[in-house]
Amino acid sequence: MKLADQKVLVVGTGISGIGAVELLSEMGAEPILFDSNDKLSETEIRSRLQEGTRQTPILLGFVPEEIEQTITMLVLSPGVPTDTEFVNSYRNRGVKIWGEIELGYAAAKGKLVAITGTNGKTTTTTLVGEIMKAFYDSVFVVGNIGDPYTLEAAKTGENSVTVAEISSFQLETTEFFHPNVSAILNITPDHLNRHHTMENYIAVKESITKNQSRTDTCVLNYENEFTRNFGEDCPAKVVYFSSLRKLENGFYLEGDTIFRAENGNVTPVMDIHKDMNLVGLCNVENVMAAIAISLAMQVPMDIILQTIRTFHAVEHRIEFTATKRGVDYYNDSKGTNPDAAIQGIRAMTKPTILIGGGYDKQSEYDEWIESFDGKVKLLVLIGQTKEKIALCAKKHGFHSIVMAETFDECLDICVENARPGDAVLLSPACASWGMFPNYEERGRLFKEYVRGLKE
Ligand code: UMA
Repeated sequence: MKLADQKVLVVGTGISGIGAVELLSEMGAEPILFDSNDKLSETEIRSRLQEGTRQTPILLGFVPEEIEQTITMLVLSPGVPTDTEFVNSYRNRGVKIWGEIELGYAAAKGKLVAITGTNGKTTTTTLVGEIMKAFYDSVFVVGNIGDPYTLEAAKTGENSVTVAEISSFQLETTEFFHPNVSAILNITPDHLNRHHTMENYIAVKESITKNQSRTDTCVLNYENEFTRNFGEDCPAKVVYFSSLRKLENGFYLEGDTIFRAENGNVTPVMDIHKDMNLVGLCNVENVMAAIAISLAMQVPMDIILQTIRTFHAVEHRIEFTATKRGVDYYNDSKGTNPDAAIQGIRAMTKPTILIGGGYDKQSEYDEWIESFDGKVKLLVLIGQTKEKIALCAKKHGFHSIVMAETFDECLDICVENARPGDAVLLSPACASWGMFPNYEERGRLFKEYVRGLKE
């Protein structure tokens, strides 16, 4: 499709919308930036556009009928649901609808690695990005990780490698998006308020492979029933990894060693204590996925291992913050769903005061509460979901719960109740929205507070 002739309504004025406007302008299209929130400041939005695009028309609240009729294409930001009346009114008129990721893909050159999964995406994407940078000269790390694809796509060349963290929101609006190497790290319930059913969520995650063929690779987790089963139907060549059992082919953990098996031929790859700095079984899985992806991208094993040895935890993901008065503080603000938060608890080795609660994504909290396993001594709850979580915890016989109105109050409660030898873990099992603009801000405030505590 020729983008140069399109009059494009870019929906959403967050970082993706801004990226889309910049790229569309560069491609000769005519973008109009729109946001359904009429409380936003046009001046603030304009200040985030580059000089050359600062005159882009901006619409807030609604799109006037006379403009609506001239729109030939919609580019949606990831946070915009695809089945609203607004989007459907354009769809019914036959207007082309792409997501910001598809637009980035249309302009990008070189090889593409795309990583999805409910949890582990950011760590794996960052690690793979580092490994690629150690071997290739031109590497871009983009997507859900926080740098829009559209802001980097035009800088890529035939020899570039782009590593993209891709969310289910972003996959909903892809068309030709075709990674050379893809990975689905795991699929557990999340974002069900957006995707409605687990079946839809699984299908959208699997669609990362929809344009792949046998000459491409897809890395899948053997220990997740959805990704394991998908291996049978996956159009790409599948490489599995497992943290629980030996595989005939793929990567697996046995004892403290990661092994590589090729048709039953087994070679040890690395020791999970001596050769990596990340904690928790989830990170062993992320490392195995990163090795499989990087080998599929023709990076030599010695370069892969060198990078893993020097790689440290990603910010906000079971990130050790400080020890204050004998208490270890961990920031796992990225634990935005129950499954991610379970990984956070599993990584703890001391009696733990846990901070939970936040925005309601209609998740179920039973498995998360069950994973406390005697380790959680106090649960401090905040946000919209606090009552729902408290009810669920009590149902499972867990009664050591305190409610807090504000984040500061919650942190004060943790400090008052923590004793030397304890851990305090921010791993809320919920998104931050409603109390914070994003999980990064929640994590930053946690770390700021902890670092301000007296020794
Ligand atoms: N908006 C509308 N109409 C709607 C809905 C939203 O106009 O119907 C507007 C909002 O008023 C707001 C704008 O859209 O002004 C926000 O767009 P956005 O939510 O897509 O935010 P961006 O700043 O563009 O950030 C997005 C991703 N956000 C979401 O998916 C919610 C970021 O992922 C991502 O880093 C960024 O693009 C770059 O690719 C964040 C996230 O929370 C980290 N992701 C979820 C997750 O990881 O669980 C999926």
